[in-house]
Amino acid sequence: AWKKHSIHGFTTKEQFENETVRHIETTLARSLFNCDELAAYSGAALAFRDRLVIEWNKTQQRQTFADQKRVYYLSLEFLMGRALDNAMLNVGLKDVARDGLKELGFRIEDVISQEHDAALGNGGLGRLAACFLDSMATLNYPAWGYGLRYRYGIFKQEIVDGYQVEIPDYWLDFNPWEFPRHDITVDIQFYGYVRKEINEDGKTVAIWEGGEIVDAVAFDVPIPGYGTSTTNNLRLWSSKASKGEFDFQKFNSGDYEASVGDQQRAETISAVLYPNDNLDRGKELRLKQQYFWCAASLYDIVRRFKKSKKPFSQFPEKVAIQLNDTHPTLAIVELQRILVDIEGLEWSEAWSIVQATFSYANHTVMPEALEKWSVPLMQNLLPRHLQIIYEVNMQFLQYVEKTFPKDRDMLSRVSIIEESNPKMVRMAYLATIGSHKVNGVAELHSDLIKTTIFKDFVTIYGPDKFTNVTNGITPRRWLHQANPKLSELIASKLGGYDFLTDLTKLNKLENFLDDEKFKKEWQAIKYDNKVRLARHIKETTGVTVNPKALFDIQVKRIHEYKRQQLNILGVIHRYLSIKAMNPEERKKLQPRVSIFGGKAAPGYWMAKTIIHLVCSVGEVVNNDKDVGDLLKVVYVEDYNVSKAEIIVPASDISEHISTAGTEASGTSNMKFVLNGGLIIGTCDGANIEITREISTDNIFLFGNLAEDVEDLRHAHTYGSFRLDADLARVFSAIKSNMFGDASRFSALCNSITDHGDYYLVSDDFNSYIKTHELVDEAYKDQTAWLEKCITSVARMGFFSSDRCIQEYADMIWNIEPLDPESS
Ligand code: 26Q
Repeated sequence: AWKKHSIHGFTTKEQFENETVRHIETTLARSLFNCDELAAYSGAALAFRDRLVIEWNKTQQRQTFADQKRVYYLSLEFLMGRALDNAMLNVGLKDVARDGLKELGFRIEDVISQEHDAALGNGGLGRLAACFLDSMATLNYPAWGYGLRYRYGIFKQEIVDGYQVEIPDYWLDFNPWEFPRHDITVDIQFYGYVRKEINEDGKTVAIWEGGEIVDAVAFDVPIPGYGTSTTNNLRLWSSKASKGEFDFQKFNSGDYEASVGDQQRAETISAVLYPNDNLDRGKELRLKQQYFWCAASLYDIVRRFKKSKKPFSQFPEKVAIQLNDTHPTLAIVELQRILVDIEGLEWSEAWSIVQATFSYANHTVMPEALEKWSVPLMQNLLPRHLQIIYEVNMQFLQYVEKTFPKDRDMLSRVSIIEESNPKMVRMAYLATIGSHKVNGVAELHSDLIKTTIFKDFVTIYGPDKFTNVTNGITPRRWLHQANPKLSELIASKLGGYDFLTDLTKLNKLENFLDDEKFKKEWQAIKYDNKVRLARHIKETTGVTVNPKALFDIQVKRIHEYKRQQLNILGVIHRYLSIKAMNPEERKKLQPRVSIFGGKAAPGYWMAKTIIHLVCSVGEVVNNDKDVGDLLKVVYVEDYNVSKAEIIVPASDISEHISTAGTEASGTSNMKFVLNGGLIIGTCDGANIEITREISTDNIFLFGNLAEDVEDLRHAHTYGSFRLDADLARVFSAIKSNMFGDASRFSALCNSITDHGDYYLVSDDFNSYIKTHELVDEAYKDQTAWLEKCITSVARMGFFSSDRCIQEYADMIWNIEPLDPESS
């Protein structure tokens, strides 16, 4: 009887219009007479949402019946960006929607841009999680994401008088893409104490009692695959005061204010995303967030497994859990607690299950980003978990001592507990010990972690536990959605859009390098994309930039290791050179626009100083009549996913210039090359593999190598530090107040001249400047430049996140896809 009620999604323009109008009039209770773009967005989003929900339900049902292994991707960040455009493209109905909206009196671009970005992440790590969700759904893997439903995502950045100002990002006003599941609520315990008890079998069991309870409420977000009906689930947890705690205890005893206070304290847990990127700050609330989300997710995963009535020994055959960095490491401890304390398994059996279930991806080698939690903090918040960590550590150290009796320092080096004051729990070690595989995110990075932070662990476990999976990006969002014209041109040459699901097919583009019409069209698309960005820059900064100039772009989180300071110091050098030239010399110059964008962590003063220097230089350069179009410097505010979709397709050259050995992978480098831009970069992260794929002829590499960094730093400290001569001139200019009061920049200058130049700005300066001269030279030959761009795009197939997910699935998770057509 249920069959005849089954619902089908729209497929025609008329049906789409009907559905959109119906939602505007009924769901939103708005009249069509005052239907603005926001209402049109809302109606269209709800119409598409209906389509997704139908496939989503079917997918979940299919996955339950199939009873295959599933993967759960635990990440504190999912930097999703906008959903409507993506949904339209993935279900293949964007053209239908465009025509329908046009008939209703709207331009599809204006409607799409009404949507607020879902910005539940800081940068690379969060965006990687979003690309992975897209690929897992597209490849039909039974996969769930688990995260936190922050009320405030990453802050909105405004630039006011050349300084960053942070505005809270309240994004949940109207979010049609989430479904509250109030029936799926998990009690999460904090604080309290542990009591030992002898049970009926005479076994000692630990009982965690007291403390407080906070509720975790599930909110589900559908994740459609491209060109498949598979629609996976992203489950985000929101915190709420527990009924038992809030409603009865204090409220009934008449203490209304205190009960509301408790309520707010509970809701604080999921209130805000920590805005640090690659920096660990040991705040208790952050640890609370981590445990809250891990415990809710684990409860959910175990409950789903238990429905199958299988013994726990089969848990790793049905469940793979991927840890996105160490942020979810407590999930390891929580599963051990569930298995031993609640399900009554023997310690060692439980631990084998845990290790077989988890895998951990590392995203950094930098010491300041490695997570550590103080033992007293953990003792107070999670007393039972600390006991389990100590037990895991003791057994591990006993094994190490037995196996390597000669290396007496090894025990203190590899101990999960750092013997400092206060003692600290080293999360990366715990994650490594509790997982069966550990991976880095690019080849150089995976090699580096094996010789640095995990050196001893390679000795202990052997090299096979450590592996590499080079990052990737989804070509659906980062080519098809961000650059529809280029995608269309490529499809016209390759005979369809198959390259979007098999990116290696792009290599056929090399057959068209002599096709003049094709090359002209390619160039015209790049120009149009630059015009679009120029318009955005004009509207948001007031600066007029010439789209015929070379667009030189660096957009990413602001961090000293990413070296935006190198870039802006190089720009000053260029400015000084222009000023020193006569009009004849200036005529020969290649006009440039230097474009910066990215957020600084609110407490990171050096990063904020870098932003201020960029803005101050822009103020002077952009208003200097001697310079005109030869150089413009702009700061694009509030860089995020949807801004990236405008910025990335418009670049001629982009900068990926981290100190060698510091950027684990980088993923925007891949986005820029895939969109027909060249890159200038150091031998770091995925730049190295990009070079291998596209060949050294098509990339501008410069700077010292990772293997030399240590010696150079040593020389800075113990030898004599020599400041590069050009860089010295740049500092003199700054000190002359050329860009305003120089004292505002002294910390930045001094970090290089007086404090050891940790990021090797001076060591790499000359080679950086010289390489930019090569860029100018190369850009003069537009034909050769264009061919480099096309050749590079043709060779980018490797960097699809589909390839990357395939590697995780085969080598780490051991899972199979579930074809939606087969059942
Ligand atoms: C940790 C503890 C407390 C508060 C915050 C944090 C925290 C938050 C975010 C630590 C690190 C991050 C983010 C790291 C990140 O984005 N790493 C990037 O990951 C990308 C995907 O693998 C790589 O491409 C980049 O190279 C890497 O920097």
